[in-house]
Amino acid sequence: MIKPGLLQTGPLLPIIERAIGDTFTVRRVWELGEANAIKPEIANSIEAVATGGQIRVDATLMRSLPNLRIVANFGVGYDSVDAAWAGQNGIVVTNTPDVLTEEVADTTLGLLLMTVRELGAAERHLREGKWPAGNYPLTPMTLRTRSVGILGLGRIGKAIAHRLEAFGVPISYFGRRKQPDVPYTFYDSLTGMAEAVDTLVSVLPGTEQTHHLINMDIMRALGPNGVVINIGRGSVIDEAALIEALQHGVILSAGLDVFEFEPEVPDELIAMERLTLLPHVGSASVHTRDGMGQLVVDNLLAYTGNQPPPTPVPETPFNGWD
Ligand code: 8YV
Repeated sequence: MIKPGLLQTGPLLPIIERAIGDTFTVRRVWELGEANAIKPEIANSIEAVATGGQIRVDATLMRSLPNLRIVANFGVGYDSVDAAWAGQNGIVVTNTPDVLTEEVADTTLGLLLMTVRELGAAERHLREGKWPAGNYPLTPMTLRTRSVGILGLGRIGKAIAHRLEAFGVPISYFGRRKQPDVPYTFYDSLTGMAEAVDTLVSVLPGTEQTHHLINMDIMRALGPNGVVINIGRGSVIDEAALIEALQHGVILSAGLDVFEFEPEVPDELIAMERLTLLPHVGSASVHTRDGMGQLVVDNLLAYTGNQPPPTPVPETPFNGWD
């Protein structure tokens, strides 16, 4: 039996590569030359794409694959895939929600605590042998007096809020609409929430609507004691404005797991010792990444097995494979 063709956009976990190799004829973008100039006989054979966001799976690429039916994205965020175009053209896009929720929420609390108590800098103080000469200075920040505003109270945002409840801090959230059965203070204005709290935690995905939502005006509203934590997508923060705000005391600090042009991190951010900067490790444990990988495989095998995919994204509701 001829195996359907699958286009792989970059290296994927062994758990995914093994399974797709068994079921598909795998074509690797980096072995084919230009992604948008794939030979017609190969392009015609491609029915699935497996991607970890290494290249953009945009309308041009998808249009060049006339038999494409599914794009399986490794990651809950699928900003590198034009899901709206896929939806309009009968292609199903899947992502990896739920399996990473608790891990990303754990990392967020770690990032928040590291930032407000300067734990990274304190650890460097010890490792650099500076302790015998003097204690690490008392931190101007603490979680004890803070109130936290969450941007993006979805599954991960709620898991973060749930943990924050145990820390005893007041919790607010900003969103399009007030959610029933949510005990936190709702704001339909981000400026309003930024004025009311001193700590923003963004879990927002990278979309046109969220691009640079956290800008200089929002940081001014947050104020000189303000802390910005970002675990969602780097594009949500205007990074140039953030650097300026931190350098001029518009806000106090930031904890970032994601960056606007990652893996490039501006020297200005690296130079500010007080910040906590992580290399996009929100979900990056073997346990959780394997769960995400298995979900990518389950979605692809649902296609070859003519079954509904477990996790289609909202832009591409599943209506059958034919
Ligand atoms: C992954 C993520 O690191 O799920 C996401 O949206 O940002 C992370 O869990 C990333 O997608 C891996 O490519």
